[in-house]
Amino acid sequence: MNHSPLTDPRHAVRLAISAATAATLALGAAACSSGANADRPAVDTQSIDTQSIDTASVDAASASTDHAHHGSEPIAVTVDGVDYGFEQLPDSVEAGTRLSFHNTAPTELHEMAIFRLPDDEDRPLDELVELPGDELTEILGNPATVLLQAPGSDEVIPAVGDGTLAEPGRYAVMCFIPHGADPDEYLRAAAESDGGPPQGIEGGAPHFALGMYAELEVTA
Ligand SMILES: [Cu+2]
Repeated sequence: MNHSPLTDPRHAVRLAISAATAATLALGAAACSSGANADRPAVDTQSIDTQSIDTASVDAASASTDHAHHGSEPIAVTVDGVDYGFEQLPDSVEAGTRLSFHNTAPTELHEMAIFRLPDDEDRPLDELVELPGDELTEILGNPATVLLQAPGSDEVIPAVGDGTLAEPGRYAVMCFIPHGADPDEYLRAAAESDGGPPQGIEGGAPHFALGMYAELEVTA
């Protein structure tokens, strides 16, 4: 057997998600500024340093999924990830609904990262995804839940939460994986980056910049 550092996928992705979210939000900022800035390095380290993913809460959320069989909602809706969007995603679900995620794409790693938007935020997600990365990061805050699935895998990786959306409100459903990134390389690099962004990963714009985002209403 050839054991890699990713023998425990939860451990790997627990690290991956904070790194992935940081890096791809920064990449998003770069992706949004087109043309003239194309020669700039894609990753803006300052916005990574100041972005707000709380690794402690990610750890706690991840740990809680070890006991996901006890007390969590049954899966009510499975959302498909495609190149590049979400399918089978309802417009609205009731609070307490648990979503699952199925990556149907042939080669791309996809994730379903879901953020509750602030109550005083009225702009449509179409507008928010065009904002500079640090502004978008601040609006999104920490994700309510993040599920990933590698292409061709049967295993859903619960990086944050278990897919349950407990609180009513307006949510953003997004994927931050860089276009064309190698799934194994990406997850491995993220696991080794100790909470920072994965280094040396080839890839383009985050998938949300290619249209992989959607709004979801969670009703009381
Ligand atoms: Cu994706």
